Amino acid sequence: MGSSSGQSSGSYDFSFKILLIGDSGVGKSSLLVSFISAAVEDLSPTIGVDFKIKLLKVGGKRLKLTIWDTAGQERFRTLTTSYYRGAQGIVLVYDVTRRETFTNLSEIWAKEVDLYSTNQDCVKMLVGNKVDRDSERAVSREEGTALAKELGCMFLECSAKTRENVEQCFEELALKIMEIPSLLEEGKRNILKQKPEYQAQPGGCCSS
Ligand SMILES: Nc1nc2c(ncn2[C@@H]2O[C@H](COP(=O)(O)OP(=O)(O)O)[C@@H](O)[C@H]2O)c(=O)[nH]1
Ligand SMILES: [Mg+2]
Repeated sequence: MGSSSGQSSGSYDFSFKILLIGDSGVGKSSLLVSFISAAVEDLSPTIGVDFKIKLLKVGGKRLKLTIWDTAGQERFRTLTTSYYRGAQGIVLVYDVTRRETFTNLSEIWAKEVDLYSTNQDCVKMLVGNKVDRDSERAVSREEGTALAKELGCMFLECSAKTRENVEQCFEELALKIMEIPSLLEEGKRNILKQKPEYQAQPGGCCSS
């Protein structure tokens, strides 16, 4: 049992798995840290990957987002199928100051996603990170918009450093996921799957 931080695991409506994908150094881990900030419940890292949990309220629903980050193995392009399995949302990140991270998204990462993601309805968000370094920009916003359209993704530019658009990224993704019935169903099922481990007390009041 993890230490409880006052938020009982039964206190949310849907539970979604979100992935961060993209080249090494684009800021995936920074985005995650930036988003999680104070309210974080750390879980022990699994082999090769690390994930964090964020509880938040979006569109009147209480959500548990399990956000998976790579542990650097993207450098060797060896993300495993289990990393992709069961994801409802995928954040594809590039660095607006490094053009090759943008081209690698369309040439490598988007193809991997198509190959390995188990749910074809999975919602994707293209994110151009590091917009705080605007003078070094190597990919225009228009190019980002065009690629997003081509890949069928939502699109945002953000900065993990200034936190510009960081919350919007995950919230808009969650909102979109909730518009898709099959994903919503999975989000509900994820909770049922998680329940027995944590909620053993039948009928009783469990907190305090
Ligand atoms: N200026 C700036 N630097 C960033 C931003 N996000 C990440 N970085 C830096 O980019 C480097 C790589 O970030 P990291 O999160 O480790 O990338 P990852 O390999 O994709 O997980 C680190 O030195 C970060 O401090 C950002 O939005 N703006
Ligand atoms: Mg990282």
